Amino acid sequence: RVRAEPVDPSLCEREPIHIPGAIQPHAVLVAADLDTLTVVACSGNVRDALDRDPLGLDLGSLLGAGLADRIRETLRGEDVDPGRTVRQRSVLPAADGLRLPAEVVAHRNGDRILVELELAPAHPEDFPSASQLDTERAIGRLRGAGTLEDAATVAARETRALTGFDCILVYRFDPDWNGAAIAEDKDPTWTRSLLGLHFPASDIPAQARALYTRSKSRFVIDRDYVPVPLVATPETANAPIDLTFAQSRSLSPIHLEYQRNLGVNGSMSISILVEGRLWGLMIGHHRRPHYVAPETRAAATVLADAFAMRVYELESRRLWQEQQAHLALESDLVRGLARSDDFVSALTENAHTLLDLFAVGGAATVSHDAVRALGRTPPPDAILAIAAWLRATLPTERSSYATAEFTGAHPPSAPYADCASGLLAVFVDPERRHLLLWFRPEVPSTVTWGGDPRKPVLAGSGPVAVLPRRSFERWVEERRGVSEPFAAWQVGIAEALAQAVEGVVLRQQRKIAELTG
Ligand code: BLA
Repeated sequence: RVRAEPVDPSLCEREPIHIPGAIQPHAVLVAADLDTLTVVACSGNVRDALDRDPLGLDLGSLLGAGLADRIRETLRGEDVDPGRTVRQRSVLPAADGLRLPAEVVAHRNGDRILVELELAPAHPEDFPSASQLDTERAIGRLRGAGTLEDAATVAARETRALTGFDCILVYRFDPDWNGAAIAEDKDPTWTRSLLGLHFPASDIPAQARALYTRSKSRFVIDRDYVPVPLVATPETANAPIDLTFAQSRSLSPIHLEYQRNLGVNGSMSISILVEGRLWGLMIGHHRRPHYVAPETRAAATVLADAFAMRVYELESRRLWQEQQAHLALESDLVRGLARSDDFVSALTENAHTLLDLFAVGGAATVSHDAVRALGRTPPPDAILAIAAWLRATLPTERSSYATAEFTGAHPPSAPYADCASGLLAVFVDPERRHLLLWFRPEVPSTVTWGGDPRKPVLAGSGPVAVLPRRSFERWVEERRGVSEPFAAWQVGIAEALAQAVEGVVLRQQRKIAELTG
């Protein structure tokens, strides 16, 4: 039934996951007009749960006037953030004169109010709720983590302790939206491990990442659930209900198939947002269905937020320290230049040299036809060829060039990929006679993917046109000719250093030339 050839992964991005027209069956949903509070759409299971057809009714008659008013007052203002929720434990009148304890969560989306009712499980005592103390303790441990790796490990362990999933993964996106499982905490009886594996961007397509940036968490109790379709009044039938912020939104069937292939039943993902950008996900996996109580879900979301803040602190601290160290080195080099009339020896023979900057493997200067190299670099004639190529190709208004894949851009340098996959180069003078270069080696030479990243999707036949890959067998890619990228601030420091060379040394040289010439 499955054709083996891969299909275009961009197909995945076209699934409108915010309007699936269905929810998961553990909840019921009603959507009401913001102004009139008249119910305009509901999930097909409302009648069974509440013994009434809510379409056209007033929200107050379903929830009680007090709660309905509170919801409207909180959500009606002009400046209400999308996704802002009102939450209340309530007891609702139901079929056969029963009264149902339920968690009521309401939010606004445009001119609609969406109310989700989640009936309490039959035996709530089986599902312990996270206490505030548990959450505070977990956050305290995160605060004590001194590196990103520690913080991720602590976050995985503490999130698993709170939520009871068989496995929690901290998943981090790279700049191209591929990702890797950077921490894992799991039940020891589950021998599968995803730690350290990389996954292609198409596993979490663009529209899903956009939705996860707005709406912070998803929980699936039972992967094999039967989605409950939404029904609408004739007037609203043509305007689909946007479930972006609905906790009970039915997930993409393609993704549920993916979970099946991974051996996962109950699951969650919580967004890790750092400075508004989706940095990663806290992913929960369970081999069987898994219910997580509302308080615990809230606690897990708070913990993910605390982790995000710790990531921000640790990354900005590391970056700051790195930049401070570089600024100190740079001014040291500039002081050396000021005392010298030979910039090459000032940058290559003092206590600090070009090689101390930017965590490189090699560095070099080119001055006219003379090359001075430090560390691991291509041989001098190859460096001269690189300088000639840069003179010819770099637009005149630009003095610097940086790449992590130099040998791809300049094939004659291919033999030097081991030392020169990364290149940062900056011309000193407008005439381009003098050049500073830094070289980075090829790393990492292998990436272990969770499945073949070139075949993320298979063509399906029948109702589902696209299927996720079925194999998560480790697939090792030999990555050649790629270095760690140079950061923009590093290029900035290189440019500043080149300007200092120009300012201090070349001016001296010109002066000497004038005096002697
Ligand atoms: C969503 N894909 C997701 C989600 C995860 C992953 C975590 C979030 C949904 C959730 O909360 O469970 C992927 N899960 C992973 C990865 C790991 C993991 C990488 O455990 C590794 C540790 N997915 C595909 C292909 C398509 C696809 C080929 O692999 C499309 C054809 C689609 N994935 C897809 C879609 C969603 C998704 C559409 C959104 C699901 C939704 O929120 O409705």
